[in-house]
Amino acid sequence: MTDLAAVKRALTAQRIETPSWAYANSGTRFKVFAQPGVPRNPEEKIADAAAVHRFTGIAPAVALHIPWDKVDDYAALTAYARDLGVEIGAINTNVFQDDDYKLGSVTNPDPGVRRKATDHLLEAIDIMGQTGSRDLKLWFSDGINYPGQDDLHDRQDRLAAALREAYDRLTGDQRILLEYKLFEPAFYATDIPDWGTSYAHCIELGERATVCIDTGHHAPGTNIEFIVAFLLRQKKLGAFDFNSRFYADDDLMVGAADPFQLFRIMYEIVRGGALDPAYGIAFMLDQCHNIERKIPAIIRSVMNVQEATAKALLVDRDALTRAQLAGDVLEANAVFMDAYNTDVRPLLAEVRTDAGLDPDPIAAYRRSGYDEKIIADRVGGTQAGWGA
Ligand code: RM4
Ligand code: MN
Repeated sequence: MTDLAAVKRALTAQRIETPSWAYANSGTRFKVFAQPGVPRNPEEKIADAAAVHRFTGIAPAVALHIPWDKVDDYAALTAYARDLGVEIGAINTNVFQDDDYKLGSVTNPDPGVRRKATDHLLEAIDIMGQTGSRDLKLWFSDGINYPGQDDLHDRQDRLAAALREAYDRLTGDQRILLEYKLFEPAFYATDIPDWGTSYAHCIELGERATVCIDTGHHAPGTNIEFIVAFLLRQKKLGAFDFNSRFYADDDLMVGAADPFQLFRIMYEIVRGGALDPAYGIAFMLDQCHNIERKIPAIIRSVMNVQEATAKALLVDRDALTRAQLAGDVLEANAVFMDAYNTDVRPLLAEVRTDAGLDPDPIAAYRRSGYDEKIIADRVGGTQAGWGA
């Protein structure tokens, strides 16, 4: 039997970090559809993240992307966030939007470009010192388009050297979260294409380096929950970038394309005892809301993760283990599916009411007038977004 009070406690303690860039304008390579009321600066992105936290109660941190969120005074930005009830979360680097990085950043054949990219990583670590962030999240677009274009082996050496330099700069509880992605923008060979490559570099670096799984960064059909289970066993899972995908790196709302996959992932997290924030996994969103209103989409995404988590917590683990050990294939699968098929919305409404929140965060957001207010207030200035 599942202990419902324990399930509620776990759900109340759950933490999800939202990305500053998801509040900004974004689009495909064909078109960015600008929306009214979109933030014009990091402060307004933080204000939107704080709104998401007010209605969900479980999103108290916002990740920044440098240089998109570059400011003169990070201590002031951190204080501003705290006043609104949120913390600055992971610092993300950007070594993919400069002309110099056409042939790569830290793996570029030109040592001058490698120096510039590595310096950016070090700059991000300095910023972490000022914002009190624990996590440096690294994603490299580095790779090549044509066979023979550059030396695959040398590029790994260059990557390792840059990572080492960044790693050696970490202090206190700071960590590196190393992301991977199968392809795009490089089409033939990406320098960190998969979890195995990220894992190997993390092992080489040491304890403070762990893998970040972006759920949209795999080949179709990849069993992501297997990767979760494997990395948990190795104590090398550091973070998630949640989003969902139908084809490639679609960056749609998490849980929209395949809620069952999200449930399977969250089951491995619960099974591994890794849901508790004290375990140290950063559960982040990494999404773009190109055609839908951004704040309610992010609230919906947080709720989708929460629903998958509630279902994962409801799996009758004793019954599952009994069926597994007895080799009862159908019963084991039935126990698993029973939890998945449970409507957890009433339970989550209760959890929210207990926490003093509205049981329906989206409806509460709509009633709050926040959307109308940002549309009225945020006129003039330049909207933040891709390339800004
Ligand atoms: C990349 C990757 C990174 C994110 C950028 C915006 O595809 O997922 O995590 O920072 O996009
Ligand atoms: Mn990502």
